[in-house]
Amino acid sequence: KQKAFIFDLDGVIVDTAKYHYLAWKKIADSLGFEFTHEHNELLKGVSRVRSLEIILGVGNIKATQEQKDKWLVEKNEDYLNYITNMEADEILPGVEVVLQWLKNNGQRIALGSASKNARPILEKVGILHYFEAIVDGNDVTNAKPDPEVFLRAAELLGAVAKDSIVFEDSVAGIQAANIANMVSVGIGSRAILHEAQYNFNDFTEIATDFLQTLVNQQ
Ligand code: G16
Ligand code: MG
Repeated sequence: KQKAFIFDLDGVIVDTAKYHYLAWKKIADSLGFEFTHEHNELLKGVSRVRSLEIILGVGNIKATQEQKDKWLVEKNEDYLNYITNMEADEILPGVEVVLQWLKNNGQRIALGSASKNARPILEKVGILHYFEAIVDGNDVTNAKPDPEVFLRAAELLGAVAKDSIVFEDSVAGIQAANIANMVSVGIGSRAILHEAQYNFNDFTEIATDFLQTLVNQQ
């Protein structure tokens, strides 16, 4: 049976969270408050604009829209500098084995990400060719946990929700998949992603038996 396999990007395919963190931290530093790795957890799967709001909340900073727009541009320029040299060795462990198995077994693959920089990242690390559809931060109006991004991806692959499987590392993303009535697979800590239907620490834990089970599921 042909299913739709939808992958989140950051935290699932590549670990770009560290670059987002460095770029946001620079802004926090310039404003004179601490932005920790714990704070950074709050930004997972969250849009750029919403991320800035959260950060300004952490620093208890009020600003005009004009100033906010400047920081958004600054942050993204900094982030683009970090990702410009990304290569295949930054693909998270086990990801390519899974993508290749799905391709070899006639399954359809899409990206469902909040990032507006998704496409160049897939290109840089050399796995763009696996994806038949890309839905990212440029295409959707409602952020996760709204299911829009995954519903669009499934639609582009010609699959109904119950034949769609979502791999996600964020709570909001798992919720979005569940709301869409898709199969949700959490990548990361079970303690955090307990709403996921299935959970693995990373893709090296995902055996082809499990993928075959997903494919066979009614
Ligand atoms: C990613 C990250 C978020 C980031 C968002 C927007 O989402 O998890 O931390 O804020 O993209 O990224 P950009 O500033 O590049 O548009 P995802 O859905 O791929 O995990
Ligand atoms: Mg993510």
